[in-house]
Amino acid sequence: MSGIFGIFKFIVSSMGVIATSLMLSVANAKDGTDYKSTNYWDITVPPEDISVNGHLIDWLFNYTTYMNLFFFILVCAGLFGFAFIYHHKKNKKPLYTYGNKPVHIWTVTIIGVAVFIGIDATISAISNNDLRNVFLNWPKEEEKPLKVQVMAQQWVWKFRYAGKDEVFNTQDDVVTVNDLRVPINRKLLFQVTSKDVIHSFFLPNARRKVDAMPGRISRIWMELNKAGKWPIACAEMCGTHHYMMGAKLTTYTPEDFESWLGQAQRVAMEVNDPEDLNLYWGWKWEVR
Ligand SMILES: [Cu+2]
Repeated sequence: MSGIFGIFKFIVSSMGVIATSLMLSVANAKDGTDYKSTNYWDITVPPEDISVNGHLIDWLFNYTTYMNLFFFILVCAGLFGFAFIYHHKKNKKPLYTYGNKPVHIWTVTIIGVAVFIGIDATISAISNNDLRNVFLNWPKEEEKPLKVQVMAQQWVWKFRYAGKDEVFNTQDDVVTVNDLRVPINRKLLFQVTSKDVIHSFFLPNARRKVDAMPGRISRIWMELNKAGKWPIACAEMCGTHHYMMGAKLTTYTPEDFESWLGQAQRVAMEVNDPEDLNLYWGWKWEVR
């Protein structure tokens, strides 16, 4: 019974791994458009990690996968191994056992506790630590994180930077569509919401995602460390064109970012029409 359960557990978890790998490998195409190079083997390779803390997620992912694989092989070896060793042609006289001898009970207890400590407890303890010490350790004001507001809607991503006055939802804000530009080596703080249905703001190369929900502001922070162009995807089934709800992420060196932002701010001052109410979809930035 435990063998069957093990196989079932493995199949279910493998489907998750394969689905995620497929999703990640599609996201592997750097500018989000070149899918041609994706072949069968590429799906086993996660996208390049360009973040400071992405390795923590990778560790968890790999540990879970390898542990599943190890115990799947162990269960299979037991199942088929014992079936072979005790085949009725080799063992004419059957042996009946009820598994209630102390040695049986101890063996099962020790294996059970070892699996619980080695897998469940380890994963819980380490991921809980990472969550508390890293992912929920929000950047402080003194660290001058870059703040960006993200609005998801069927089927585009809109990004808002505060502009020169450093106040959100004002005339001088820089707004981009499907085009997020951020500096490396500086903490990034996003506030995310949605105009219509639930979406999920997903940066595969940073191993991070957060739900974008109408009527609610969720937040996420990260720090990236490699300049380049990367894809952004929606990771929540949000309607007909969910699959093409992608945006481009450009990571700059801090100097390049400042020069881009300066230019974008100048353009925004000239182009933004203060009378246009559609301009003000942002919100007041509150530290949560
Ligand atoms: Cu979406």
